[in-house]
Order: sequence, then C-alpha cells, then structure tokens
Amino acid sequence: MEKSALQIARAAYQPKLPKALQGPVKAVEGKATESVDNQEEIKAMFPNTYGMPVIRFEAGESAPCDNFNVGIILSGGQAPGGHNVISGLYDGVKSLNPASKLYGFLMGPGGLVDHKYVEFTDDFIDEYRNTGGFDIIGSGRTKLEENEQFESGIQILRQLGIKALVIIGGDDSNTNACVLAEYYAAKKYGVQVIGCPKTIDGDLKNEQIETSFGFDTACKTYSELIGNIQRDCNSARKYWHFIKLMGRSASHIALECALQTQPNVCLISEEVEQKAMSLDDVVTYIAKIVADRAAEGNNFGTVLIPEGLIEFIPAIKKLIAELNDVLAKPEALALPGAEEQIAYVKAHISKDNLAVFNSLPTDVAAQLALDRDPHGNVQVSLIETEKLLSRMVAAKLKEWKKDGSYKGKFSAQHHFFGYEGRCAAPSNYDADYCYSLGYNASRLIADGRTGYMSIIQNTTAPASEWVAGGVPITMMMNMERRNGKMKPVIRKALVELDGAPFKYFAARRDEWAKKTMYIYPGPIQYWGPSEVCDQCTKTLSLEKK
Ligand code: FBP
Repeated sequence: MEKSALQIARAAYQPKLPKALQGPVKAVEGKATESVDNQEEIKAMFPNTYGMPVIRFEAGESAPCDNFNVGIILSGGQAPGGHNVISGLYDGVKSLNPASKLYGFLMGPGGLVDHKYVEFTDDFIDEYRNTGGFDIIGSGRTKLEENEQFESGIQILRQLGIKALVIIGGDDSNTNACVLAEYYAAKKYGVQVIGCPKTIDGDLKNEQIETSFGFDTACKTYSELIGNIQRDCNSARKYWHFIKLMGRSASHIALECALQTQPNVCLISEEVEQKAMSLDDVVTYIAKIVADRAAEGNNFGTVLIPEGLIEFIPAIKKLIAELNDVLAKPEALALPGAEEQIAYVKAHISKDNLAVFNSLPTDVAAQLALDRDPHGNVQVSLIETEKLLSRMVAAKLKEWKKDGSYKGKFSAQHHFFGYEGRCAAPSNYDADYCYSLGYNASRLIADGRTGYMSIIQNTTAPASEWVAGGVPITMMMNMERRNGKMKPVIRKALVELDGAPFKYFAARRDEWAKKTMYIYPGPIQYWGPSEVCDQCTKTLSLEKK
C-alpha cells in the first residue's frame, strides 16, 4: 500500500501506556457493584455477571502465562482509534506469551456468526498502527442477541481455540457483549467476553468511563472544518452556515465543537427538551439572533445543530415513541413498502400524534416513519434538520420583513459533518487511549474476567499516570423500552444541563451570538508542544476541573 510521508512518520509512533500496564500486573478488586437502576430485574437476567467488583490494575509480579487465543470484533459506526485498540490488544496478548494468537472477525458481529475471520500477524498489524478507520477487518451493525447466533459463534470460537472475545462498540453493542458473556458463562462454555467503549458520539460515559474513544479526534476534525467555515464566513460576510453534526441522540459533539469554535448559535437538544420548546420556538430563537446581527450590519453567522435535535422536541419525541411501538408490530414489519408503512402508521397512531405527523414536511415525516437501524433507533443522520431549520428561519424572517422588524439579507449554506471525522487518523489522545484500552483488555482476559468493559481513567493527566482496570457492564445498565419491549441496556449519557461543559457554554453564548468571536482551531497536530498536541477535549477537561 503506498503511503504519504505523514502516514509513514505516524506509523512509527509508539503510543503511551499507563505505568501500571508497563510491566506485570495484579488486579485489585473494589466492592460488589449494583446496576444504575432496576437492580432486581437486571440481577435476575444476569445471574452470572451481576454484582462483580470494579477492578484496578497495579504493578504485580511476573508469572508465566500459558498461550491463549483471542478474537476481536469492531461493531457499529467507525471511530478514530479502533486500529490502535487492536494493535494494543495484539501487543498485550503477545507480551504475555508470543505463541498466543489474535483473530479478527470480519465486517462486525456478523463475522462471528458466519465464521468469517483473519489471523493477525506482525506485518498485518504494522500496516494499521495509528491509522484511522475500521478497514483492518471492517465493521457492521448486525445485532448479536439471539441464542442461535451465540451457538454459531461458539462453534468457530472452539475451532480456533479462542478463550476470549473482545467487542469494540457503543452502548448497544456493549449491552449485547454482556448478554453474550452471561450466556457463555451460564452454559459454562469457557469463553470470556470483554467490551471496549467506542463511539464518536461521546454518549458512552459514566462515573467509570471518562469518554468513549474517537470522540476526541472526531470533534477536533469537525472543529477544524467549522473554524475554516467561520473564517470564510467572516471574510465574505454574506452567508449563514447551518452545520449539522453527528452524535445520534446526544449533543456532546455539537457542544464540544461550540466550546472549540465559539459559533453564533449552537442548539443543545437536551435543553430544547427540558424547556419543552416547539419547532417554532427553536426557529424563532435562531431567527432572532439572525435579526439582531443584521441590525448591526452582520448578515452572516454560524449555527451548529446536533443531529438528534428533532427527537428532543417533546411533541416529536412522543410521536417517535409511538412510531417505535407501532412499527415493531409483526404485521407492520411484514408490510411490503414505504407507502403501505406510512398508511399503516397513519391508521394506528393516536389523534394527537397524527396531527404532529401531518404537520411535518413530508420528507421529514417519511424519514421518521421509515428509517430504523438494526437496534430500532431512528436514523437521525438521514433527517436534513439543517435544511429544515434554515427554510423555516427564512420564512420567519420574511414575515418580520413585512412588519418592518427585520431589514437584513439572509442567504444560507448547509453542511453535515459526520463521516468526515469518523475515520480521521487518531489524535495523540485517542492513539494513546485506544492502545491502552486494547492492551488493558489483554490483562482482563489473562485475569479470567468476563462481562467487563476495559477502562482507562485519569486521562486528563499525562499518560503515565492513567489508571487501568475493568468495570462490570451490568453496573451501567437499566431497563428501557426498545422495539416495543422493556430491555436491559447500558444507560446512554446525554448532555447534563447542570454539568460544567454546558454551564460554561451557556454563560458565554449570548456574547458569541452578538459579537463575532470565532476561534479557528486548525488541524490536529501530532508533533510539537504538548499544549498543542496532547490536549483532551474541552468537555473532559471542564468535567474533571
Ligand atoms: P455508533 O453509535 O455505532 O458508534 O455510531 C455513531 C454514528 O456515527 C452516529 O453519530 C450516527 O448517527 C450513526 O453512526 C450513523 O450510522 P451509519 O454509519 O450507519 O450511517
């Protein structure tokens, strides 16, 4: 494979490890744990993996380790650093016993079920060190949750002599990793399952998990692009840029990018919900800022929009909840096409929800009703909120022009940043964090753990002071409604309105709206002063202050 000079130099980077992982380790156990909610139900569903202690690794004594084989799966959306989790795991497994082998299942969890895999070698791994993407083995969104899939999986795991499976995924994939760990433990199959917290969305975090990997690099990449747009915007002074940012339900990415770039407007879905804002309230809020800036002669600006916004407008949220239930019914699933599904929806939802459904532009209503991912989630990335909002702002300004309260010019440009950042080459933070997560997973496996997620903490400090260990996945679970049924799932972390990152933003946003105070962060740097190259996200540093 031909490479750029930067790729060649970057391939030689040796990611840093926490001190405790630089030699032999011993596991120090904390107290027995409880799930975040619905303790009795979750305990009953996970009798073998519930209540286990949090683990922290400390320096231990060297002991011989038998060789063991491990399998790894990349699940769900790409996130920068996935290749480093794999190279960290590979190096970790080989450091314990060079005869151990690492296998990668191809194209996501489906590779385990369909017995499609590769064996990693030194040369193969070296091609992918410190690179972005998941192309080393590919990823997929097959849901691993049926017993037949688990049984098919065990056949290939036994055939390859695999002792443990590492699943790299977001909240849904790690929930399924835990279900699989419980199933194999209950059946006494002797295969451990370890999860790893991935997602650019930043919504897989809690007291134990500081951040999901990929969030840092993705936000820095989007912030570079937003900064470039802001500089263009401030040069030409003729456009309002409506920029939608990935992140599924949570607004962590939009908030982090706002902290990095200081746009004129940034919507936070969680706040829209808390204030029970209607679509018209959101539009009026933006239009008012446009009008105020126009009054100062500034007919330009930037608006950041989290991709999940529409789901958080209370009336639309209620509609989506009913759509999820109605469309999960077997007769709905059997309908042949879009037209039939929309007709079915209209005939089966409540009067109030039907009124909201009919009030939405036809394309948005159709997307809400039709597009679901395999976990039953609305595919928010397909809804063109940036265009919907700018269309509605233009209409509102037209009204205000008629009554003389607005005299500016409004011309909009639209952008959607998501795929641009998911496979970016990992920042130093993600390169080190991911390598450590993978390396640490090898220690959890050697220690005989199952149903745990690999965790690295204290990541705002230099890497040598990072803390490595494991958290039982059941500890993060509660019961939620999915596809019409109550299910145990890892609780998603949304933006906390009383958290430091949101408060910092809220205290400054009015000034950012009025004045032009853009920050232009520039591209990710790998070499240079530490304050340029090694900083974590503003979200994490504010949370840890
Ligand atoms: P994960 O939750 O699987 O990490 O994926 C995150 C994400 O990038 C979301 O931000 C986005 O809504 C979604 O994936 C897009 O999915 P797809 O890659 O299937 O288009």
